Amino acid sequence: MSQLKNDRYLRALQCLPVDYTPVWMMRQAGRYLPEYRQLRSKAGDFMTMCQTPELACEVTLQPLQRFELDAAIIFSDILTIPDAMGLGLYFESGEGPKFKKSISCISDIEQLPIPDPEQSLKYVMDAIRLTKKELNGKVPLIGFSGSPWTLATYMIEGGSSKAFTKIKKMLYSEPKALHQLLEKLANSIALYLNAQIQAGAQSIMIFDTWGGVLSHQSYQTFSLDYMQQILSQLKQGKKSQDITSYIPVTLFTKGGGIWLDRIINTGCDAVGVDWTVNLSQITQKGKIAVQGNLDPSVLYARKQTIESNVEAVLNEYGYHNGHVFNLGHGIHQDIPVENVQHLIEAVHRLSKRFHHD
Ligand code: 1CP
Repeated sequence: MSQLKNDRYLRALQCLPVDYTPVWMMRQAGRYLPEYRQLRSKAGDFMTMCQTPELACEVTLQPLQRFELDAAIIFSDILTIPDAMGLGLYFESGEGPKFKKSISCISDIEQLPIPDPEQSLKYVMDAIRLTKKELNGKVPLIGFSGSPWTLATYMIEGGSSKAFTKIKKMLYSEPKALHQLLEKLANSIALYLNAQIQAGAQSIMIFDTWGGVLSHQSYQTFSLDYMQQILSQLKQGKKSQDITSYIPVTLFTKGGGIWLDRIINTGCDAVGVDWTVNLSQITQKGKIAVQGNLDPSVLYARKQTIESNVEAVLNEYGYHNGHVFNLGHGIHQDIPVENVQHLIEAVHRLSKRFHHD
């Protein structure tokens, strides 16, 4: 028997029956929560929060104290790997992530180390170990990483970007160099995610936030193939009576709705989809799990509108197993907390009729 008190999320990821649709939110621990802002100002900066296991644990648990969420996601960031590779991650207030060093040529790439997750990223593993203990089986804990392509965008652009001109220039003029970087990142990510599994992560999510800016050919060779390579290296365990003996993997490419069939073919357990996808058009429902896909801006609306949009997503998914309710992307920082309460409550209440457990 599994020691989990709430295993809906893991059951849905294995397309098993549940009593209602499990729900969690991307960026559920974050600035829309007053207790997060308070802890963040006490800690001084974001990286201190990530690198102090007690703080990372506390922040991970904050949304679970308020809402009946069906999963926790470890508080960290996708940019921990480039930081551990020596690029020097920092955050300028209001400006998002930046790197002291960026990558511009093959010799920069050759010099990058593959981080040992129990050395330079030990703080993430310690945060997972501590959080797992504190959760005490309340809900499953999700571990995560960025995709190689998405991490490469930050490393080459030197921070956030809108047009991705530097990395696209490298893609078309120095494709071999870019492949070398992506290969190194894929190997680093596989080690990192296996270490997270070893430390106690019960499900894995790969965020390919910027895969959707690629052409359809480039998406395959510069993003999806590397995610598939990671998948093939992950120690997922085996499915058994004990739901926790298997570690499901979710691939989320923002803007990747047009490539869903290809994503599903990688052998992942679940696809994350943004709000541009009509869930009723996904043909493999019940065979592969689907995570999504409420437009996060719906949470600005009044209670009734939130409810009708939740209902629409549930209806589109229909009576199949394998739905994990989520937003189509991260929650915005100025969303009223009570609207999140409405959302979670509405998903649980309205989804019951789609399940007969
Ligand atoms: O307090 C602050 O000012 C920092 C804001 C913040 C937060 C709350 C950042 C900086 N990262 C995080 C946490 C975070 N990031 C989590 C925590 C777990 C959760 O509750 O979900 C996760 C899963 C991430 C992942 C992440 N970081 C992604 C992928 C998911 C996504 O939203 O697309 C990306 C692209 C990042 C980079 C990043 N880190 C932080 C910011 C503001 C950004 C985005 C910058 C950009 O738009 O390019």
